Amino acid sequence: MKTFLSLGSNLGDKLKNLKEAVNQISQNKEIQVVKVSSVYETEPFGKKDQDFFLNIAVELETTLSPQNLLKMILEIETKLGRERKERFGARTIDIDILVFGNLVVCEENLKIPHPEMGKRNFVLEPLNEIAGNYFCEHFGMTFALLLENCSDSCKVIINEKLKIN
Ligand code: PH2
Ligand code: MG
Ligand code: MG
Repeated sequence: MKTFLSLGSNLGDKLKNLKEAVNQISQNKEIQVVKVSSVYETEPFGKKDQDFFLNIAVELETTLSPQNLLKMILEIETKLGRERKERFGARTIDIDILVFGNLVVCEENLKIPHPEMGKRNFVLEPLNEIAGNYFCEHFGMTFALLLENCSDSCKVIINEKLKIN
């Protein structure tokens, strides 16, 4: 299934955290990493008094179920030192499933598509870079148009010097 993830870090060595997360994801035999976006420096969304984030988007092809993908993600987050303290707070790594093919998941621990994705520049800018033309059934539009329609004013700046691979 074609799947899109959003990754973010604003604690410790941010670039290293993102690299390590992508590396760990790619180790899974049931996952193929198809595309990784550029690295974006992004203003904190929600809770302002914290360091800026680095964000990327990743496209995968996977045979895992959404719940098993989530399980792997939570293991990677734990391995990379994620501590869950407060909503929107600082984190070494956050990996969110945005879209999983045309599947809708509405479970206690997992909502797909990600309920907030259409409201966040830090998600949509990198996503637009790797898959702007992808027509998303959930929203009835491409990711490019979703970004155009997004009214978030948080700054998102591409940093060409920071590279994942
Ligand atoms: N993640 C959040 C809250 N705010 N802001 C930016 N810029 N980037 C993020 O990844 C982010 C955030 C909650 O997951
Ligand atoms: Mg998140
Ligand atoms: Mg998360």
